[in-house]
Amino acid sequence: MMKIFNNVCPRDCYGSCRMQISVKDGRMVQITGDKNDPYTRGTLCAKGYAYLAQEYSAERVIYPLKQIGKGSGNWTRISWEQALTEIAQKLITIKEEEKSLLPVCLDKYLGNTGLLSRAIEGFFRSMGYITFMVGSPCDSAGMDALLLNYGSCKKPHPEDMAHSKLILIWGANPAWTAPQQMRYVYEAKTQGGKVVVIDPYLTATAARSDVYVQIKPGMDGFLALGMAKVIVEEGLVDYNFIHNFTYGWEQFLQYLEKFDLEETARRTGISEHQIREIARLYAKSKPASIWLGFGAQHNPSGTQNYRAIDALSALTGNIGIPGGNVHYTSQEATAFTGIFEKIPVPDGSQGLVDKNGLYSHRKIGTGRFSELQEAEPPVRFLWVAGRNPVAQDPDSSRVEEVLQAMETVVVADTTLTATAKFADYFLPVSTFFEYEDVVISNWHYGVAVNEKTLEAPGECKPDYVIMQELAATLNTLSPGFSTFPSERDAGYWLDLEMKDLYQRLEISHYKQLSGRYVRLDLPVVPWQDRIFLTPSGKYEFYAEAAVQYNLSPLPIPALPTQPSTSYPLNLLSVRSYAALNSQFGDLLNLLEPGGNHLLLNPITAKASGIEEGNEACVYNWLGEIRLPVYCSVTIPPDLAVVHIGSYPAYGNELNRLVALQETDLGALSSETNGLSFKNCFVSIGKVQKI
Ligand SMILES: Nc1nc2c(c(=O)[nH]1)N[C@H]1C(S)=C(S)[C@@H](COP(=O)(O)OP(=O)(O)OC[C@H]3O[C@@H](n4cnc5c(=O)[nH]c(N)nc54)[C@H](O)[C@@H]3O)O[C@H]1N2
Ligand SMILES: Nc1nc2c(c(=O)[nH]1)N[C@H]1C(S)=C(S)[C@@H](COP(=O)(O)OP(=O)(O)OC[C@H]3O[C@@H](n4cnc5c(=O)[nH]c(N)nc54)[C@H](O)[C@@H]3O)O[C@H]1N2
Ligand SMILES: [Mo]
Repeated sequence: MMKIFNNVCPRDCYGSCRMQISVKDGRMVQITGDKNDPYTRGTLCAKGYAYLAQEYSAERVIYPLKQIGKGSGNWTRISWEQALTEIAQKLITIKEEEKSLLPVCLDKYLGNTGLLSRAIEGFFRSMGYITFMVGSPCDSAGMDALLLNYGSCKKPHPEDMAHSKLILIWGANPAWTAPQQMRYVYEAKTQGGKVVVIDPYLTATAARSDVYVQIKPGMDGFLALGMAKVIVEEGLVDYNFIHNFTYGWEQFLQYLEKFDLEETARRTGISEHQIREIARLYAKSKPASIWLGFGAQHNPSGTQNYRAIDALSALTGNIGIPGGNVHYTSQEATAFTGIFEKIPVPDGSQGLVDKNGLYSHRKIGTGRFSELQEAEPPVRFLWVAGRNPVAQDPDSSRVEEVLQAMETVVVADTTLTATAKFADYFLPVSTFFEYEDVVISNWHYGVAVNEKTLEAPGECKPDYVIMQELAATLNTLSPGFSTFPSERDAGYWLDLEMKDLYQRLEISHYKQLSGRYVRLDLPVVPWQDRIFLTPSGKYEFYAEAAVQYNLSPLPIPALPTQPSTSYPLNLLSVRSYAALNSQFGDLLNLLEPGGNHLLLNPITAKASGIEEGNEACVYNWLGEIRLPVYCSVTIPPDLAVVHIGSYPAYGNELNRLVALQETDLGALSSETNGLSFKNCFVSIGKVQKI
């Protein structure tokens, strides 16, 4: 008999798409989008449908494994009891030897955005003060721009984009990364709205736009300031908004007066004529919205660039009105009770001594792997969950070196990822189809129950169960080692985690969300009262708070790194429609046979003597990778574009070429600055066949 279950995709993505899964004889046989979901309206992306293949993929590891010799591939199947006992003994030994657990570190991110994933952090707090890798590899530079300008990361509901007369898509490629949102972009177009895309190469979204603006990477702040100057010169400023609701206008104006448009045209690669044209289009098409992607903030001046872009919304009074505003990510949707955050450390725990003489956890910025070794005491034990740092963090080779030298590395995942190759223990986790959870979208605020749909294969367990069982093992071997409760079920945790939200969601138990669409009651249009959460209470063109981070209070970007004669090409890593970061490798290989490509302008390929279809060696001072070349005139000659994804050939990680370089800010929202993945320069050469 066929049974239908309701699931929700928990990937770190825009849609948090609801799915309906047909199950026959305990096996998933079909996936469809949920037509009752008012945001996605039943559409899924290619990856959503690919879960069917992924769930039953031969790559999936379903038993705990131990590797003798990291990176050796010498894996043996072991029992859960052996895995958890050996891991527990390591933790107990570290505490005995070092009198604290600071040498124990957790590297976790949003591999699974479901609420129960937070049990992992909860468990690590339950043992005492440890080291956490903190911050975001994703969105923090852009968030801090919003914090400085508006005082909070608020955004409109994405459906509001349909009301815009102009949508400026700035460094985002939703046709691939947020396909469901394209419906709202097209709705705006049907009502006469225009779409402008600003991107260094002609993306699938740019191909569907009315105006495409080809910008040199990292020059976005300069373009925005150039547009601001035109808006002022041509009398298109909303002075009512400026005088009533902004702070620092005079200083900003003075800066713009000196700002040189000719130089801006040279820097950005966009003619003065086109800068004027898009400035006019934006300022005259009220309401106009700006969609800030993540692409342009992975850049050394990411925060200042985004502050300059935000300033356009204030200049034209496009704030607090339907169809206007800036769409970025929201901090509001993560307003949870955070029960896992309240798990106490055991009495008598020692840790880092903070400025008040109290013990605390130690924090190391995400991606800063060398610091795990350099810290005092150094990290000896690393647990990686919901992350694939060898593939996704800067300087993959350095990440591998640190993992190789680490005393104990545990990776909890579904397959042997690039990171798992450097683990001592691999723990097989259940996929989201295999246990109940709740997922909240921080894009459209939907709150959805993910039903348990399948039995886990082999011995896979959800992360929260692994943490509970590890807590129990620890407490058997060393009573009182962990305060984490064991033997609770998903329902217990979800009820506790959701309790404070019930009233807001008008439910009395999370199970009532099943099969229903409920969303957080956040306003569709933010800032309608125009009371900003900045120190001045106004939109701040001039943010004094920036000074303590060595930034100009005005949104003045620094010039980005320029290509050199040794490394003349800027390597832009962008997202593929067929992958989610390093995940869905099978799909990528199916849809793009031969794996990933290096996209080059035909002129660039020819100059290096590389023919289309042949492999190129892509290298810089950090390392080299090899990729088949695909030529397209949509790529400018000084750019190389590569899709982020899993690389079939071992060692061919794209981030081997990406240096660890911080963004100008990120620490305001995320405890540490962001990462400049897009600021990457390489050279290419022909692969000689011997
Ligand atoms: N299919 C798919 N969807 C995804 C993901 C995925 O891996 N695959 N990942 C999810 C995650 S984690 C994220 S963060 C989002 C990312 O979503 P997006 O921000 O839409 O994706 P990116 O490809 O990182 O970058 C978007 C665009 O920025 C451009 N760009 C790069 N540098 C610059 C610059 O200096 N200036 C300008 N103007 N543009 C620039 C790139 O060329 C690219 O086209 O997508 C989410 N959705
Ligand atoms: N060059 C370059 N690098 C980048 C970027 C870029 O633009 N260019 N973008 C950056 C961005 S925006 C982001 S968000 C990061 C993403 O970096 P990561 O979050 O490290 O990337 P993912 O590949 O999504 O890895 C998530 C891992 O979690 C696993 N996972 C899934 N579900 C579960 C679960 O329930 N439990 C456990 N334990 N594991 C699970 C997946 O199998 C996968 O291996 O990458 C960054 N890296
Ligand atoms: Mo991301």
